Amino acid sequence: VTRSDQSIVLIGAPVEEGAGTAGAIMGPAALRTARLVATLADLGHRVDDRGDLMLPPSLPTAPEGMDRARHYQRIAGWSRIIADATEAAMGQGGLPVVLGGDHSLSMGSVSGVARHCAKAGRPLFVLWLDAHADFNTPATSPSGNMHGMSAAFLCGEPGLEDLLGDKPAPRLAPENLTLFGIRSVDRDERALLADRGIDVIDMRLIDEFGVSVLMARVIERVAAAGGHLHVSLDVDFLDPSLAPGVGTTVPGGATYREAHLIMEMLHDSGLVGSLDVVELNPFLDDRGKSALLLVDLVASLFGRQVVARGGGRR
Ligand code: B3U
Ligand code: MN
Ligand code: MN
Repeated sequence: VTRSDQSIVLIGAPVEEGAGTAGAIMGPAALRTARLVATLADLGHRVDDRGDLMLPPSLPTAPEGMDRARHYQRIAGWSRIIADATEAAMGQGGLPVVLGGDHSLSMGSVSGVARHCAKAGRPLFVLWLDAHADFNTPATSPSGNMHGMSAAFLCGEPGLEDLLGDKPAPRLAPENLTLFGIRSVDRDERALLADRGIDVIDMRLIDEFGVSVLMARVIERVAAAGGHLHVSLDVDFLDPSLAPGVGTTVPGGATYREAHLIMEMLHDSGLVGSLDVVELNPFLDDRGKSALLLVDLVASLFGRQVVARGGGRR
């Protein structure tokens, strides 16, 4: 639940090898500079900032044919330590918030959450807020950048089955994944999404029905199943005018008002049990604007309100 007095565990994951542009390595530092820790503590939560993870010097070896997944060995190394970190945080009753880092880190973060949920017997749902579907496999990716493969990997698509070594994670049921805010999809990726029946809320649906109706539907499904909801927030979900600090801007993103409403509805649902904040590239940002907005959005997700409305309103 995300009501109040949560034990939030901050995990810095300065991964940037999954993206085509360097700079996401500075993301965790910029989020801390934008006062993430004090902001969450001021809302009444316990905040345990565990600092940044470090890639171990000896990396997993790449199986044959991994040349279509760029920096496979480093991403595999990151995925393993990130998965262990989120699983451990949840095992201690904490709510892990992973500070990225590019979106390949979610292969690790969600895997750790999935391992915990399997042990706890709770179905896992994932809300992927992004301009992109991140549903490429090494075979379909036009770029080979692994940040475009994370959602597909989590749903058990082929090509990266050795990524987590001897501690694999249960796959995410494709019907429990919602991609939200989508406006850039590659050709083969589109075919795969359709074939797997993934719930894709693209910008057209958002324009037509509004975020409130669409989010209520997602929340209702998770609530009905008694599920754990993991939220994976990619900076490029937001319109580039609001959040220019990202390597892959796509015009026509979520507005300030839509993004805050989503976070407030998620808070009120009480269902969010883990979060990634990914793709912040401070090197491309405009005077910390994107980092500051992200901290405000995370504050809304963790209960900041304009006027007190009481808890648990759905
Ligand atoms: N779909 C493209 C571009 C992309 C995906 N995710 C991001 N960019 N951030 C690809 O390379 O897979
Ligand atoms: Mn992404
Ligand atoms: Mn994206």
